[in-house]
Amino acid sequence: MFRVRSKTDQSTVDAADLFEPQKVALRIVTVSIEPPKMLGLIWLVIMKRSRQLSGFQFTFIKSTMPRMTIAKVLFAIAVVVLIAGCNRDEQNDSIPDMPINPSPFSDKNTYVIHSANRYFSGSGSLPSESTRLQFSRADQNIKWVIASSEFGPDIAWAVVRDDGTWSTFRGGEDDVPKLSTSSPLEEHELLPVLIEDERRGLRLNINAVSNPVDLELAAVLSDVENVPDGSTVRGAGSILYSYSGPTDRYPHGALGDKTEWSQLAVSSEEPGFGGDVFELSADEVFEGLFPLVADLDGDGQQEIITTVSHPSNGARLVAFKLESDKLVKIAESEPVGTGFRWLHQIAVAPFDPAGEIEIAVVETPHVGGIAKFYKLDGDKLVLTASEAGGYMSHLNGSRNLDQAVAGDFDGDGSVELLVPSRDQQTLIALRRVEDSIEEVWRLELGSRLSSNLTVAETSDGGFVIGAGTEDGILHIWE
Ligand SMILES: [Ca+2]
Ligand SMILES: [Ca+2]
Repeated sequence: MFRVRSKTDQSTVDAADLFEPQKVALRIVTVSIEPPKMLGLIWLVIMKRSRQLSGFQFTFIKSTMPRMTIAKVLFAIAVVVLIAGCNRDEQNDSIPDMPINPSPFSDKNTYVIHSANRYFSGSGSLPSESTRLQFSRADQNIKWVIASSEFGPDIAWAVVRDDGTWSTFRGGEDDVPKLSTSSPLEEHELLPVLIEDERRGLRLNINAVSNPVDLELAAVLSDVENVPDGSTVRGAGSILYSYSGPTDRYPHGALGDKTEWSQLAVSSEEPGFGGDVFELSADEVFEGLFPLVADLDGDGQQEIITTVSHPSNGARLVAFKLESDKLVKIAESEPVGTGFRWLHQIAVAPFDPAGEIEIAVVETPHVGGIAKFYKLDGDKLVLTASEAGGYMSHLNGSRNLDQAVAGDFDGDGSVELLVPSRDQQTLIALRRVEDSIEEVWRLELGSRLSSNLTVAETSDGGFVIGAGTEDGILHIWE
């Protein structure tokens, strides 16, 4: 009846293949909206609603439609879905309605927090021994781990192995996880997203659009070009930020491919929000997979923290804020100083001993791994502390940007930055003291870290932290 086109590789697939999840790597499809194909779009939505497309998702990356047409199409979809829902209920009462999720991006990503600020505000009791669960053969890495407390009283877990197979479970009081393993996650190099389906089943998917309400979100994001691997993060309310404008003009290739970004885009489904795009100068790129949103100066308004790279000077931090819905550059740091040298922005938190807000980064994680802290001072992001190096928070060429997190993991009232050691066999807690940084404790992994670090805040104000290692073990610290 209609075909969908993959934005990633421009291939097209028959809609019928959508019933065969193994056949289609449908991370991103573009559905051109013309009257005949509009019928196809409606059909797709109906099938998704009737659960035959469970586990699938679709994203409008670049629509050829003007916004008013999108609104009309969404209205038409709403009407037809309503009609289809009635018909379907007559046919099969056993299929429950798909819950309408009031919040876009209720799903959980590897950066766990929707703002991509990897700072958790609870109070933990580390260091401690981890619970070790053997999740795959000893020669099989665990590639991604997600923990979430958003799907019920028990922590929801997802583990992706390096062959793309994945498991989900809920941590019960007896600590005996029920495992369910599903088919390989297509394009498992990309960040997986944990979602809960209408039967409370935990599923993994890629990228963010996963329910009918998100169609509106997809329309909002229709002008954002963030393929193949840019992710969208959420700021206050429903304001969404993403790198956009893919470009190969800075061929560093540190983050999975040589595509970086020429733009920072802001969008929102709030009425009257026009959206904005900040365009870098022609020799610079945003070097990352997503920006980080946090209140840098404590005034209650969020700033957007980005990493901008230049072929002569390498990477630097650049902060923006939103003024009358427009992106305005407010401050930047000194660059690394050498081209094709990256810095890894990790978290914004009250790291300073006096509780002032700082940005934690690991500079040149592939060659030196120097932990550095910056704070906003006028129109500058000023270095407040730095140390000798030895922390590998990112592997060169990996899309995994989530191997470091921040929080008061030991419950002493000050915030730690948890980063992997140079050999990635140890997690090291760093703390800001006066004008420097000290190591306060270590978690030995016994094998090399192979996944992101995931953190879920528990109902009693504590944490659960998870990490996968190359020997196939999922480590859980509570
Ligand atoms: Ca602010
Ligand atoms: Ca602490």
